[in-house]
Amino acid sequence: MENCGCITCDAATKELYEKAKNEGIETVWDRARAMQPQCGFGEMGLCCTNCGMGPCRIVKVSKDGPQAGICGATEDTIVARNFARSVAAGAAAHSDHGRDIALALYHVDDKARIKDEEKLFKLADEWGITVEGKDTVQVAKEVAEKALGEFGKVFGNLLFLKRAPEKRIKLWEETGVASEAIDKEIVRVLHSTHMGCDADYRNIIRQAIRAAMTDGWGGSMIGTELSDILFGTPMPKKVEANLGVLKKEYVNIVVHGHEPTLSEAIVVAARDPELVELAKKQGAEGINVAGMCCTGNEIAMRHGIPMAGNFFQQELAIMTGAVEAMIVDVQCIMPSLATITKCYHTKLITTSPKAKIPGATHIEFDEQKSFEIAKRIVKEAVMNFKNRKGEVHIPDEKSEGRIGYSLEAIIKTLDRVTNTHAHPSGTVKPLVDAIKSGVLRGAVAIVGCNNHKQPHDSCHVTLAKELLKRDILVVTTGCGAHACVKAGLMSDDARKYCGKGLATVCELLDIPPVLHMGSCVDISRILVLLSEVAKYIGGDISDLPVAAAAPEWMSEKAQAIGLYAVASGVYVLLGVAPAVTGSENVATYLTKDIESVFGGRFEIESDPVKAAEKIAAHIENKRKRLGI
Ligand code: NFS
Ligand code: SF4
Repeated sequence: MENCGCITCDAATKELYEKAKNEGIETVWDRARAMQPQCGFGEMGLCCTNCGMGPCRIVKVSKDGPQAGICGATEDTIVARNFARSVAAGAAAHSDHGRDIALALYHVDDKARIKDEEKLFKLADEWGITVEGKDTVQVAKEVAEKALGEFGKVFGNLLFLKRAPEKRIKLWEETGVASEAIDKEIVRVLHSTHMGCDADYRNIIRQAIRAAMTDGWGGSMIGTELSDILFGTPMPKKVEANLGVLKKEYVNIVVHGHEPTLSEAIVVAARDPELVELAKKQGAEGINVAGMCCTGNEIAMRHGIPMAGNFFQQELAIMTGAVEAMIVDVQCIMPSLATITKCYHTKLITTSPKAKIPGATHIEFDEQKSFEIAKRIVKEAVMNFKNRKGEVHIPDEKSEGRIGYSLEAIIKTLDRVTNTHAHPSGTVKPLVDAIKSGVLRGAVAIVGCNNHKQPHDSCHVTLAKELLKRDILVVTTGCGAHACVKAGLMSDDARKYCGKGLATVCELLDIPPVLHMGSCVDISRILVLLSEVAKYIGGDISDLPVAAAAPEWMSEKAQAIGLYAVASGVYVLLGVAPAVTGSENVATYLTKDIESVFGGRFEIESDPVKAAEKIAAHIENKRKRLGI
């Protein structure tokens, strides 16, 4: 891809970035520029601060500098340890999110608060919880307790590992990566990477995989399943996306962060007639809630709440001058928001004891008093309407798309064609048939964040378009999903980017060519989908003509996701190299040798056009091996 030097391919982002420049307000791009050149030791993973004798660094450019840490740790050990710790932090973030959802389910005392009873009973059945003679609230409590047990149980493996195909489960057992309790695996990474513990890079990576697995097949899956039970399983719906969803005449509330417990409560509170009336009394026409980052995905998928933007747009939303409150909980919240809100009337409201920001107003969220607290927060926003300073500048830019493709929604969609062909419904058969016949060449998950090392959104969008034209279906989550919906790739019109085969499939099933499957914890939905397809063909996930890509990733969570995907048998393309290049052994292991163990591997490619070529080649290769 020609790099035009633009910071973004998104018009609304460009417009507000210019505004920031004119007003002298510093954004993520300015700080990234000021950071250049970034530290080479850090970039390659060669800096160790794991003990008080350090920091130590390995000098690669000349043999004159240190070739081992003060304790003697080699570049392989240092790089692997740093990588493992990042993965563990990512898995911790996703899993702790899952734990909070489980706790929320545990405290439910009213059946009306359970939005997907069917899913609750299905999960109870899967986990061997007897339901006879018990009411829904009791079953919910027992399911939640079982889920909470996954974090600290003394014996046994993760329950959700059983969802994988037989061959995969066996492989995990044989290779020593069938994870046990979530907290235990994460603690083990911290322990084994402590000074003077594990020095064998392969063994360090093996433990990192065990921790990563507790994310995708543990905490994230618990987060997704239990969120669906509590708040409803997403079904297809229309949504508007980009900063143009903010409304000048309304009280604008942007919910940003990750856990749907908070955002769901805000959505309900913002509809409270008393508060709407109060907003009108302040001169507004009403209350407009919009979502940012993954919390944006969660409430868009379930309620059609407009999606304000992704990770690199959080600062810009405030610069519209139209946001009365930005309400945040945990993860991916730039501390810079507190500085920027000082220049506008926007209130930054933190709600989690795990994430306070100096300069923000802290109103602690408590799941048991959720509505009461949400009302208080919304009221703060409403009363702030009259404090708007200067001109409001909302970009016109917004697009429309269809989102909400949970696994259940996908199966339901597929049933449309199975029923007409007298096939059994409720299976992935039509998808497998389309892939087998070659109408669809395969499927790719485009996931992850924004990163200044890549032009904003541009890599997500270019990669998606390149895949669509090759008849490869795209599913997406997280900030990649925001990028795709903003670029119009979730509209029917996007069929124009598709090859003939994919366009026909989209028309037949009445779906957009890029399917929004949720937030980053919802990548667990993709794992279950892959497992179902693999089971259907009687094979393993690593047999399938599929891949994953995180072209603009930045978060430790993304590293955990990448590693559990690889360990699940998936080819994972990263647009930004992780900090492992300082050790040839570690880098080669992760990008080559690991494939012979797990059937998946990492690939590093920053150019989205070349990335699409590599992914397509991988897919064709898998097809050949399947004999299709
Ligand atoms: Ni995922 Fe979501 Fe976005 Fe990246 Fe952050 S919001 S959990 S980590 S930046 S995709
Ligand atoms: Fe240096 Fe070893 Fe301590 Fe790391 S653990 S800081 S390499 S002495």
